Amino acid sequence: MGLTMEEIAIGIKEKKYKNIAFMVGAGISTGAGIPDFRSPETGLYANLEKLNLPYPEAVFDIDYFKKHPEAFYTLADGLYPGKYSPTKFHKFIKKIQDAGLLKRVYTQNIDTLERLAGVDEKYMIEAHGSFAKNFCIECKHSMSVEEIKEAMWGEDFEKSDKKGKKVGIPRCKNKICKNKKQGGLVKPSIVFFGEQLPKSFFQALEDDLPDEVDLAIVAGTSLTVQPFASLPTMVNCPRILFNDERVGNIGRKRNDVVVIGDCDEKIEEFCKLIGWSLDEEEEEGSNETEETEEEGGGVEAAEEKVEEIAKELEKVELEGDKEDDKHDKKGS
Ligand code: CNA
Repeated sequence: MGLTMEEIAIGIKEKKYKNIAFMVGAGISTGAGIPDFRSPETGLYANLEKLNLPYPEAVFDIDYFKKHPEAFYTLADGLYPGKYSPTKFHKFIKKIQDAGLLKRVYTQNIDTLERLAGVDEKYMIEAHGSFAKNFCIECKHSMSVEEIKEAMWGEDFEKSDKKGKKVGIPRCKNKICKNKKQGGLVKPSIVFFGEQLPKSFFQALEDDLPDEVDLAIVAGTSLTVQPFASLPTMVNCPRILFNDERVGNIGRKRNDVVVIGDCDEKIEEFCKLIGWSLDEEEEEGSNETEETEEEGGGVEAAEEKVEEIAKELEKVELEGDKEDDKHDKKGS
């Protein structure tokens, strides 16, 4: 007989697992109101029809972006950090950190909700990048998060001929940009299909896997985007999956546990088994920040925190930026 969910919970309670790695994806953020990619009907791919994409993944295709940047920026309009608050699952990751049991958080998400939940950046590997840094795709000149937001939603966009568009397209302001006419297109440092993953991802793999992790918690991911999808196959320890469907090969090894269902609900049950509660941390209010909260500080506080995170990330990413790995993010 292999392990059970209860046994893993007791192992956490008794600090048997001291180096826990999370491998997570969009499903841990759907509870915050951010759609994932592949859930039928609610997923982003199901909702991209209005953008007339030739195929859904085109929204993250660099060649398509060069011709139709409005597709990515329409998506970014919905996903941009600052609009959402962490879920119970994010809070659970923080609990593991607070208990001194966290080794690493490998995330495919670009929403920065782990950081907003208080997970320390030293544990974070944002495998598919983030919105923190932005570069002109022609001259590589950088643009701050503030400038990006201004271009997307600020006065210039308000005054422009919007033609039904929800969001403006940031253009390079470098006077010597190669694109003299309009300024080159500016893109956040989100990893598009065919682009390199951050060096920090491969460094962490080298440091952590296979033997430095004693429990892998996989959650909210379809495990279809490589190389991330291979992470759970690279550990020699018990693996527990929280997802609303079976994914990858989890469940096939003796010490695998598969917990099917909504990951926020299941993680609450799991916490109870550990003897933890996620409730005391819920005073921050509902998940999706209400637009009507203009004076309440909810949106502002979240935005400030995002700015802080963006600055932190900018520092870290600048250091790791001289990366030239040949590894690509491969499409599913
Ligand atoms: P995906 O391919 O959309 O898969 C999500 C998985 O989570 C699926 O198996 C769903 O069934 C499952 N799921 C969805 N909601 C829940 C829930 N509440 N409880 C349990 N399971 C749930 O997403 P992946 O992350 O695997 O794909 C990788 C892409 C998604 C990365 O390149 C990301 O950048 C990208 N993405 C990120 C975000 C974000 O930052 N929040 C949002 C959408 C897409």
